[in-house]
Amino acid sequence: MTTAPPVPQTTRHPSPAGFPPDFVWGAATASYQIEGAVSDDGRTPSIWDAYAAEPGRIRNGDTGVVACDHYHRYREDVGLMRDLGLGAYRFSLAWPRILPGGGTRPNPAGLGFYDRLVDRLLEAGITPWATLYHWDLPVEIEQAGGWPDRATADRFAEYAAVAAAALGDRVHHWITLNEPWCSAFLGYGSGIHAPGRADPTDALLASHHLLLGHGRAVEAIRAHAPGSQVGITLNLYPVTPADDAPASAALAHRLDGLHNRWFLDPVFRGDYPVDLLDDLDGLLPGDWCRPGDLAEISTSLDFLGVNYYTRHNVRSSPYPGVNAAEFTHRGLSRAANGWEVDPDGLVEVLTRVSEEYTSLPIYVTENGSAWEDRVAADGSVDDPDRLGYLADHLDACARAREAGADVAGYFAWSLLDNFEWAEGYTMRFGLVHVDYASQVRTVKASGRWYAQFIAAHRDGILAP
Ligand code: IFM
Repeated sequence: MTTAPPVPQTTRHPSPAGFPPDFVWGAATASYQIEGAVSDDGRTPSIWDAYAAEPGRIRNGDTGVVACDHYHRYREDVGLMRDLGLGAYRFSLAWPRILPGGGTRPNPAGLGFYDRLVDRLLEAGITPWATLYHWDLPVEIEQAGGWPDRATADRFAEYAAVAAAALGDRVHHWITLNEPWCSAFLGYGSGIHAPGRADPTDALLASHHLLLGHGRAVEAIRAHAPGSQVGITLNLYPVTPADDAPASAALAHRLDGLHNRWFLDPVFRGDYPVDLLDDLDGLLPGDWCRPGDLAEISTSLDFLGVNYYTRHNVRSSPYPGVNAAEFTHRGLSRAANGWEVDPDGLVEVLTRVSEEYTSLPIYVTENGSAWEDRVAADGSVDDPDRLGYLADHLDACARAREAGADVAGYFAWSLLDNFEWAEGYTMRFGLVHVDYASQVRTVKASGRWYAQFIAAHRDGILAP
C-alpha cells in the first residue's frame, strides 16, 4: 500500500481526533461467507450448505464451497489486516467444524484451524473477536427441529462451552449471536435465508430460543473463558414513518418493535414489548416463554454489538397483510443492493440504544456497503462510493460519541468481498477486492483510506 491514499468524495471528513486513544479499529467477516473448504478436516454441512444446494435459492446458483478460500489463505489474509493497521478482527466460528454432525464430540482438526488463525492474529498484533453463531447451524440440528425447537438453545450452550474452552486462553472478546433477527425472521419467517422455512410461529419461537441460547452461551463462555468480554450483535435500524398519516406512525412503531425492540427489550430489560405481545397473541403457544427464561436472556453483558447499514422508511398502504407496509426511499443515494446511504440513521441508532437501553460500551460490529467495483487495467480498484460511505459513517460514530453514546469501536463490513447469502457473489462489500477465479486480493481505495485513517489516529496518540 505505497500509493497515496485517496480523498473521500463526501461532504463529511471525520477526524481521527474524534475518537479516543483506545478506540478499536477493525474489520469483520463470517465463516460461511469466506472460508470455503466445506468438507475439509471433518467439517459437516450447515444449513447454508444445504440451502445453497437447493436450485433457485441463491443468485446464479452460487455457494460457499470455495468462497474466498480463507481456510487455506488465512496467513495471507492476516497479512492484509496487518498492512491495513487493523487493531482487531471479528470472525465467526463454524459450528459444524467444531462439533461435526451437530454432535457433542469436539473435532480437534476443525478447532485446529481457529487455533492457527488466532495465533497468527496475535503474532500480527491483532485482537481476535470471535462470533459463535453467524448462521451456520449444523443440518442435523435443523433436522431435529432447528431454532424453533427449545433444545437448540441447549445445543448452542454446549457448543459455546467447547469453543470457549478451546480458544478462551487467547480469545478474550466473544459475541454470541450475529443478527438473531435475520436467523429467526429471514430463516424461518420469510424463508429467504437458510433453512428456508416460512412460518410466523416458527420465526417467533426461533427468536426466543436464539435469545435463550445467547443467555446460556454467555454463562458458558464466562465459565470456560473467565475474564472475557462477552456481548451480542443486533442489526438495528431506525424505522421512520414516510408520511404524516397516523397509520404510518403506528406501522413504524410496530416494525420498530419487530426489528429492534423484540431483541433489545428482553436482552436489556428482561421483558418482551407489551404492544408486540398483544399483536402476536395467538401466534405463540402457551408455554413458549417459561419462568426463568427472561432472567437468562437478560444476563449481564460487557458490551453491545450493533450492525448498521440503512434505515427503514415505511408508510401504511391500503393493502392487507404483509402488503400493508410500503417501504419507501428518502431520495438518498443507493448502494448496489438498493440500500439507501443514511449515516444519520447510525447516529440515531447509537444514541437511542445508549439513551434507552444500556450504558455499556457499544461496538459497531458491522457497517459497510456494496457497489459495482471495477478493476482498472493496472489492477487497482477505485471505489469512491464505498470510501464516502465509510467516511460518512465514521463521522456518524464521532457524532454519536459527542452526543454521549459510548461508541468504543468500529468494524468495517467486510474485510474481503465474499458470499453475500441469497445474493451469492453479486454484491461486493469488501475493503479488499477478491478475484474469485484466481483468489487474488487487491486492497481497494477505501481500504487504503481506512488504513490511513487508522494510522493517523495512532500517530495522533503517539505525538508528544
Ligand atoms: O453480509 C452480511 C452479514 O453476513 C450480516 N450483516 C449484513 C451483511 C451485509 O448484508
